[in-house]
Amino acid sequence: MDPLEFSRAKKAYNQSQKVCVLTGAGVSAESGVPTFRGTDGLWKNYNPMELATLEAFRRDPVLVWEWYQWRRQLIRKCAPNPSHFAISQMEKEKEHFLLITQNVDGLHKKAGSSKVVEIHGNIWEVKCMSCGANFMEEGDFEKLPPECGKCSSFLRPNVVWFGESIPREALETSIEALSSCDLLIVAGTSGYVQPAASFAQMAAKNKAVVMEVNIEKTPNAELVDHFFLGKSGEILSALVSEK
Ligand code: BV8
Ligand code: ZN
Repeated sequence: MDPLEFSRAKKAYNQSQKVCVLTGAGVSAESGVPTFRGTDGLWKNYNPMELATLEAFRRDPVLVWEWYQWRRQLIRKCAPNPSHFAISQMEKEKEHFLLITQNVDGLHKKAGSSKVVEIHGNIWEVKCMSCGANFMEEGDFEKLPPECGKCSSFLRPNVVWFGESIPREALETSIEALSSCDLLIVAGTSGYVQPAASFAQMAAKNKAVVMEVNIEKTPNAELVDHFFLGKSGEILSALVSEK
């Protein structure tokens, strides 16, 4: 990491009053959670359009639930990593702060983040396909698909599938923060999935400084002010540590 570039970014972070952070699967990679498009990517063995859609669930709820149950069992063994702790530290240091995460693994909250918008939902939450019942359930389901205790319809993971809209309040809160922050840090996202993929442009358009942390270049390369090639655990920790 170029020390001059880093000290400039460090200065920008220290001077920022309103910080917004956008994370993707890459910040959970160091916890052992497979990413979506990386070499060990989740999508490698499955086609997202096959499984992460309402149509797929309607067509084969058992198959979709087997995939989610497998992911829940895997993620349950994962602990937050330095990326998550550094971001929860930022929330403590900055009066105006919002974390927007595309991740559904719940690791940010486990690391102490509370000002979090989970724009793609949460894999530990389930909701009823009919009556709107919606609750956390961290254990395995005996029977797949699980049925609602109230009305016996199927329960589904409370995540946003492809073709489904981001919950209105989550989107509004995110857009409000992106239009008023003076610093956006984008970490661990390949920048393909909309609407999150347009968030960096939104912040840049509002004259925020945009920093990106990734182990590879992303489509945001042109518009970021600071790009750090490396692991988010190391880079985000360094950003919040030395004063
Ligand atoms: C919407 C929850 C309006 C589920 C996810 C055709 C039909 C229908 C829709 C569309 C269409 N064409 C386009 C769309 C829009 C679609 C979309 O964007 N499709 C893409 C694929 C082209 N978007 C939607 O449908 C969204 N809704 O637009 O509503 C609408 C409505 C109807 C019709 C049209 C539009 C909803 C999208 C939400 C999908 N749900 N997840 C689940 O998890 O099961 S998306 C899924 O991908 C995850 O949430 C994940 O977070 C997300 C994005 O991926 P990344 O987080 O970026 O992860 P990835 O693996 O890709 O990258 C990891 C990165 O980390 C890499 O860059 C890697 O280099 C880096 N990295 C790895 N290790 C490290 C690291 N970086 C730093 N340190 C490390 N150690
Ligand atoms: Zn129900």
